[in-house]
Amino acid sequence: MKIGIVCYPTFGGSGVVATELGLELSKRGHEIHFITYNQPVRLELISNNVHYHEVNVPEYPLFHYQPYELALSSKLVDMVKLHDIEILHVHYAIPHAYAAYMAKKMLKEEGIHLPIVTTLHGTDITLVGSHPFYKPAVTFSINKSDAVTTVSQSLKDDTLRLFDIKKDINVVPNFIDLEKYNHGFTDCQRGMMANDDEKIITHISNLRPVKRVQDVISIFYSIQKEMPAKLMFIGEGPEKEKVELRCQELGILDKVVFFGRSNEIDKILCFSDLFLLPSQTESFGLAALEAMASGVPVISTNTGGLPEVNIQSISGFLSNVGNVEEMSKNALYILSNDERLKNFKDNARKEALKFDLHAIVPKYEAIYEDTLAKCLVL
Ligand code: GMT
Repeated sequence: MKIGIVCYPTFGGSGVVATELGLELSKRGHEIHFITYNQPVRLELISNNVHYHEVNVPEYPLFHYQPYELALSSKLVDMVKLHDIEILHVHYAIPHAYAAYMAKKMLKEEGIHLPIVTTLHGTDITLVGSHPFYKPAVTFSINKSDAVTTVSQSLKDDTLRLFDIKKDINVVPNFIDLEKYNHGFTDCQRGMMANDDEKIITHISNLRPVKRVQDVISIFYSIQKEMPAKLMFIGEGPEKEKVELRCQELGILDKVVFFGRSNEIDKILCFSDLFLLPSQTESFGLAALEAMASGVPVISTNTGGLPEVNIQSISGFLSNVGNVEEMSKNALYILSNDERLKNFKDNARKEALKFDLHAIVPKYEAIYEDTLAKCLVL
């Protein structure tokens, strides 16, 4: 198949999933066309069946806001015609599903039929999409998609609760390339980051308020009072400065390593003992899955799709949003006994196997085939 993929090219989970999906589909013989405003961060390899087409939005002084969706839909029309793209998979409803629908309508005028698959990732539904400013357009573009998927059952339930949806929704969870995380703890350069007696705690996110990064600091503060520990803090975002200040106030700055954005998540997770994800909301929690695939147990909240990924008392523990006391207690419980920690690590890796990309990517292929077949009948 010739498949167009529209996504955000940044470090966010939706862009990562879209990029990894495109790369795997290309290995399975499909021709993939990424169409977005920058080369996706995880798109390191351009091969003969992976293409990247940049959307440019020229600045024009009359426009207070530059019309990205207009430029995107025009680019989609051009690329579909130039490369005979058969199906378009858009990741994140705003504004991708809307721009895709406009492209579809323009192409129809020329007798070209373009089926659209929309994957909802989370904040496009739970935070931004349900805002009255966007809700009518988001509802419309979901209903006009030929197929709709969500990354968890919880996000499907939220979508049906928050919007008037007339389409069937398929749940296709986030997935992981287990090979990439299969380091077996032999070659992790742990000694570079901490002493042998120190436990390594890790947090990775885009440091937005929804990630509750102050809770990460509170939990780590409790841990390091009881045992030698270091915190690996990975990501950039609006909360970073506040976090640095708080670490300074608490006198733990020397125990926290700030990495900024990193493309070496697997290497950092390789030497981690525990992962913290105390989010306000999380449709799936790809970061938690990446940790588990590395054999790192997870202390998370029980919000959204997290209970579908992190299994209570097996791969880690889940608590109510904001219950840092319980999260700290559970973290110490896992870390304070080496044999227990090893069991949690083994179980985390086992649970991650359920989300092997070889099992999940064919679900998308089946959706494309089914959608194309249905559209041919129409
Ligand atoms: O929250 C993020 O880190 C970014 C966000 C995005 O849209 O890029 O992630 C969402 O999509 C990921 C991939 O499907 C999910 O694993 C994340 O849980 C989800 N984030 C939220 O729901 C807050």
